[in-house]
Amino acid sequence: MIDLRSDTVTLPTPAMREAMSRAELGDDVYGEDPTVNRLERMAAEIVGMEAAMLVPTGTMGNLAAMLAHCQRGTKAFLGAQAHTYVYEAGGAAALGGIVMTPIRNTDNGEIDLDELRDELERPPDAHFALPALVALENTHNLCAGSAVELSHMTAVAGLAHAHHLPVHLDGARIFNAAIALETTAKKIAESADSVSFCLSKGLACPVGSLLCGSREFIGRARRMRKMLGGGMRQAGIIAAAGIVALETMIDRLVEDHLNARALAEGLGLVAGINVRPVKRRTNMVVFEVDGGAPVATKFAAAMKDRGVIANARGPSSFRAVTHHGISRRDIDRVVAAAAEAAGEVFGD
Ligand code: TLP
Repeated sequence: MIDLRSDTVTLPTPAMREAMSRAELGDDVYGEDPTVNRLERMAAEIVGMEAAMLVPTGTMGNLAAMLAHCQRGTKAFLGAQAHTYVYEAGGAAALGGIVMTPIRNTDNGEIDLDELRDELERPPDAHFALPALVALENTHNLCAGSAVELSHMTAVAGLAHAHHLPVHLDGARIFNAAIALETTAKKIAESADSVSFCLSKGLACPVGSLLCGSREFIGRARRMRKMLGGGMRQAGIIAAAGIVALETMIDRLVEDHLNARALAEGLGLVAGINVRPVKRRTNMVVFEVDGGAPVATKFAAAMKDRGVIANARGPSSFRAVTHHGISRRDIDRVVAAAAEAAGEVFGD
């Protein structure tokens, strides 16, 4: 099966398994796991922040950040298509009493600055929850994996900071963003007061994300992680794979981007398939199949018969994600399968 559902399906590399089996361990709730401590120092350094904290998932990283930034009953502004708003089971609202306030996202993952400005410039009034946070996402998953321009991030941060609000960045795929923007993770994180990034996506680790910020912020976030049940003990087993990932798996993401571009170009030539254009493509391709939901269902089945799976994005759209387990030859097979599948379903 060529599995394009997500880069989360990646498996740990032999070097990761080796490092995991040899990892020096301790109890991380006591701060005594040397491998976790090393990974956290590396993570902080890579995004240019003072401190970092290992969490099991990106969802917990974002939630711990929201809880550490926002009091109950305060407002967090985030994109209407943000993963935290759409895909994290409403955790910040359910568990943190945070009023998540969506701001319109543009197709390339930016948030509408005028809408944000209008929200921030509302005169103080007892009717409204107090603003506490602005959140961004880069790369932007629901906006077809688009990398968000640094100039936009700076503009959002300028607005937020002018209103004394911190900025959290969901940088689950920050290294993909850095490659697409031809910059560094550090430069991207400059606009943010906290950033989370994932080891378990394109970097191919089995588990783990890092939340990074100031020493004081990470201190507060550690209490939130404990509250959420994320205080892990000999977590160096996980961290060992993370160290290998940060040392060896970042540069190869370029390959995933080239494969995604080839896939977008190949699918774009198939009649009946419309590829969503992306200004700064990373490792995702979103495409629509003509003819609505019934045709899309048949198309997905025809692809599966040919050994290709992708995730549905909407009733007639799909997301295909390239990753460590996908080669250039696989892309050629996917395009050939799509041409055949389209011939089959549109020929009906
Ligand atoms: N995204 C997953 C699914 O949840 C959709 C995927 O397959 O892409 N932020 C962003 C931008 C993400 O894309 C994800 C996962 C997360 C946070 C959450 O990370 P995990 O799955 O580790 O909780």
